[in-house]
Amino acid sequence: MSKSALITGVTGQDGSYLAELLLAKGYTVHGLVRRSSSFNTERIDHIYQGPQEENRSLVLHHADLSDGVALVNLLRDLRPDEVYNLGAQSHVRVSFDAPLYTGDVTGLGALRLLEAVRASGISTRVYQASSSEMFGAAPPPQNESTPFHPRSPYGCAKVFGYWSTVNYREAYGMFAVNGILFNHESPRRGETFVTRKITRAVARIQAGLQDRLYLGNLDAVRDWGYAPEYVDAMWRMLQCDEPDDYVVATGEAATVRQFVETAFAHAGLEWAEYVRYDPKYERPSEVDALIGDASKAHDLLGWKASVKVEELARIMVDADIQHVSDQLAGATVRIDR
Ligand code: NDP
Ligand code: GDR
Repeated sequence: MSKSALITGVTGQDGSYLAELLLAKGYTVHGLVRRSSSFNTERIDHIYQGPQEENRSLVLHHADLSDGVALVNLLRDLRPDEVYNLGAQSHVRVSFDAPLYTGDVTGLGALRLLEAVRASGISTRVYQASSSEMFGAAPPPQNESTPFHPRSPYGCAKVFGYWSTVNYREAYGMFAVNGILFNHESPRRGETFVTRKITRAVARIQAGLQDRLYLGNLDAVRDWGYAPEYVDAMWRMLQCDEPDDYVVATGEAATVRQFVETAFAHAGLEWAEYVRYDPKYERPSEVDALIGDASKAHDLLGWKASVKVEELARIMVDADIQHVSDQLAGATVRIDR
């Protein structure tokens, strides 16, 4: 019998890579999709089979992390071997504008899912997408023993999800784990996160479609890895004999400014000619420096990051240049001035 998994957030960056990984391993993958007035499945369209196909290995279900009853019904019916909770309002800056919504979906949503697993009486392994944002103001390097000091409603919500996961493990003996993942990016990264915003702008500036890039704090330090490698770490955590929590990171640091320099230089552009400051992109409280120590994941999961920040920037710039060129060849493109 092949294994089955349920992924919340399957339409997001990580959900799409994880679905690909699990399908390649022979899993039946169930994805939770929230209803939208426009198509929101662009990242998984290439692996989706329509409802009329027989023996579908990727099946989508409408539900929402704010709807606990729907989660219980889904879990009771599907009885998946593994559940990956990747769904979230995941944008840190936006969480200051929508703090209660973020707390509800990103924090309480994790608890609703854990409770749905417990209430439906199934035996399933649960992965919670915890975040380095939980460390916030705690100085680097951060590992599994570093105390949390979140600096945003998003970070606070993730701390709630983290401890709810630990609590369900301790209270009910559930196989529930936290992956504390540091920033990870890819050509599928949402366009408003800083790396993708930069690489998309580089491609559009090179093509003459944009002439400025407005950014906020260029001094923030992040540990940026490559998303396809990080979803492999998630899967490894659920294959262990015992449930535990793991930091996943590259261990290498770069500032936003360094990422900008690398990305523009890769396209033969001088970044200072195009990048301008806009205070709109500053956060009320910032996370200055995140640099992860993933030695536990290396020792116990056999996991190690191979793509580091400079290669990552090049991968993303190349993909965005290709994307713009495909758009120019086939369709109308909006010109931002
Ligand atoms: P994305 O923002 O790309 O994807 C988020 C997913 O959550 C989307 O599928 C989105 O659906 C879904 N979602 C949003 N609100 C709800 C809701 N109310 N009910 C159900 N689903 C919902 O995030 P990533 O793929 O980058 O990240 C995956 C997870 O990992 C998130 O929980 C994030 O917080 C966490 N994380 C991410 C890191 C990173 O660097 N990428 C680092 C550490 C943790 P839709 O497509 O319809 O918007
Ligand atoms: P982050 O990612 O907040 O680390 O959360 P983001 O890319 O949004 O910001 C990284 C850093 O860049 C600075 N910055 C800007 N950020 C954005 N988005 N836009 C800008 O114009 C800009 N200018 C400067 C930010 O201030 C920040 O310091 C991501 C998300 O994926 C979370 O869900 C995840 O949990 C963490 O990574 C780990």
